[in-house]
Amino acid sequence: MTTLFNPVLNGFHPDPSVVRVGDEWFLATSSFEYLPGIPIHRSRDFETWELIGHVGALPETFGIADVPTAGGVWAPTIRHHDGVFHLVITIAMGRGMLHFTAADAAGPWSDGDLILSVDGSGSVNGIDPDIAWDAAGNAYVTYSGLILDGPGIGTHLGILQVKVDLENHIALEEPRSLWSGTGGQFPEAPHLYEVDGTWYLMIAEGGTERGHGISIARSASPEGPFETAPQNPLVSARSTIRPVQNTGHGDLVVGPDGEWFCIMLGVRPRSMTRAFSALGRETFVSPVHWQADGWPTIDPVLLNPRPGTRVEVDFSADGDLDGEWLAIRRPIAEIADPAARPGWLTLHGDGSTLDDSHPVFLGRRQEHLTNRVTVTVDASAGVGGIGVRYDERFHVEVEAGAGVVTARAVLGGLRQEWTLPYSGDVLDLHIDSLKPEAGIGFVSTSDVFHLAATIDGERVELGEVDGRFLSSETTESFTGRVIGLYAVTGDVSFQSWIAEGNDE
Ligand code: 6LW
Repeated sequence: MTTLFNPVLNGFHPDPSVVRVGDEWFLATSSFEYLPGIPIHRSRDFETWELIGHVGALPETFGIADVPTAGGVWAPTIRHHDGVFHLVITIAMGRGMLHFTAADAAGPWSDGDLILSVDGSGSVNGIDPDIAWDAAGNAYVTYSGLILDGPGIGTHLGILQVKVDLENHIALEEPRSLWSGTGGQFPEAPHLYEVDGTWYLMIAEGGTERGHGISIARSASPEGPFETAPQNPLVSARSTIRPVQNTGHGDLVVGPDGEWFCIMLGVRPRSMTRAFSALGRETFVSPVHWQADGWPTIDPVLLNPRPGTRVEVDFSADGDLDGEWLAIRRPIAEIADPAARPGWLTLHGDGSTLDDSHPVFLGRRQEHLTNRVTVTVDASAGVGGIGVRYDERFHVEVEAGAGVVTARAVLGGLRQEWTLPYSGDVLDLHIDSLKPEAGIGFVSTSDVFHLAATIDGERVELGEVDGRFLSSETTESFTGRVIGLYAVTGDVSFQSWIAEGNDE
């Protein structure tokens, strides 16, 4: 019996898509402005998942070198057909709707081909593309008709579909409209499945926030007409007290023992009204049951966190950086310099800060609701430190350099700093995300940031910041918290990184 840990993937891993190949499962998730982009996880038991690679590491692969925040690498679909992995995706405000292929899901992946509209004038215009083939080998791209550029920008044309010539990457017809749900806003994340001769079209509707849900319809043909299921939505946390909210954007797959599962996104909000999701949208799973009437049901997502983790990185070791490190709109190779100072990882400041779109920043997803991160840093030749980032407008950090340690909160237009003079070169910087002390009456929040430094062996608390301001709701963000090293000016060298957390 498979143990279903939930989250399946901790930390911001939104818009999951899954495919089974033999006795292996492959999961792809969205990555927005971060690089490397589109992480691919593999499991051989549907319980433990390993990051095996990314679809692309360079901004030009996706066209995100200057992508606006919230744009970038949106929802993928990963499939396997005729011995080849296929991944289709829209890069919002980037290259457009792309088709990637690979012999091995770990890579290398192709550079991505634009899927042209039938008149060849440009990308098929929409998001969340799915790819499916019928027995005759016709390739169907079914997608959400949210218009992202051109005269109709912002309008939503519902669920659309085109047959595509995948050799020449061009649609073979004008888009056809398909069933678009039960009336919820933003019908999106369509996936087509042929099950025992019947075609099922599963979508998300209601928006990726608290109204999110998954609905399904079926037809004898992949082109429809589709009949809506009587019991839609199949799954939604809307108006419930469930600890996992926003459940939606799902993909169906057969598990190890032949049972079906739905992989989907969700959030784990905290506070008295469960208002603030610090980590953003994570990947979850729930069992699917096929009923005698030929319709599936999906169980509500049951929270079942994995044990806590401790990540220790000793930059003095010769090992390469693992695949969990992320940079922003820039390749990691431009940010991290392991050669400048043997035994340390050096970041070279270029005057940019976390307020900027291209900071010198190297981060990792925050994966636990209670989390402590400590870095050992030498800022004697520059200014830099450790920061928790949602985006350019929302971040908190602890910074050292020029004889001062500064804790800083940048929350929308508000800035707060706490400073402390220090002498010496090497010190520890800390950002702890801890549960709030007992609230004032019912007032509570997601967590509290404790910003501190250890100087000459003594830990000094510099400041505290309410964690609600770095949640996906408050920032209106599609991503999640990323905690990382950064440099503003000069050379900032890091010796170690220790992050430990749990979900109690
Ligand atoms: C994704 C779409 C969505 O493509 O947001 O709100 C986009 N739903 O399904 C980015 O996550």
